[in-house]
Amino acid sequence: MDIAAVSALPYEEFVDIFGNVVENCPIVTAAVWSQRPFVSLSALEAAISDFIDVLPEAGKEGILRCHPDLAGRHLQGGTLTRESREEQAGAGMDALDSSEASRMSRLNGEYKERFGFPFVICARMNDKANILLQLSARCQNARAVERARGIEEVKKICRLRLQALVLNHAPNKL
Ligand code: 2AL
Repeated sequence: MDIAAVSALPYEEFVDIFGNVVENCPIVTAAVWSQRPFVSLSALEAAISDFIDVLPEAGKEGILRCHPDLAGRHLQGGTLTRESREEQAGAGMDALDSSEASRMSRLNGEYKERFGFPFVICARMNDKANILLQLSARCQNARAVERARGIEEVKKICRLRLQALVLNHAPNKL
């Protein structure tokens, strides 16, 4: 992909293509459009990361709250975004046995109850066993630690989504 072509995209197309690199948060993409031209894909990624970093803590928690639970009601109801559906399926979240599913549901509930935002992890970088392990372990952390950790995971998800978009868009379509 030609980053110059990305930088030349009108606002609507830019948001159409990149609007879900942070799950359900097109406002992030809309905000960084003003910073074009981007010299590289990494520069676009850095602009997104910087935008998130300067948000107040409540804003960061808001970003976390825009994420669907892993193996949660949106997966069951078929209402996930395409990106999230593919990520969750890749990590086996759509194929949990009944004891894994009830453990996942219980721990997701405990996590949300404790922190007030959902557990977020980059599903593409983890498998089912590791996700359950992390979920259980991270329930023990302090809220500020989890807020920062969740945002780190959001950035990993964002990086992989950006890379996938670049690979999937022929240069002439950008
Ligand atoms: C997600 C999601 O939708 N994709 C991903 O990698 N992680 N959600 C989550 N709660 O961690």
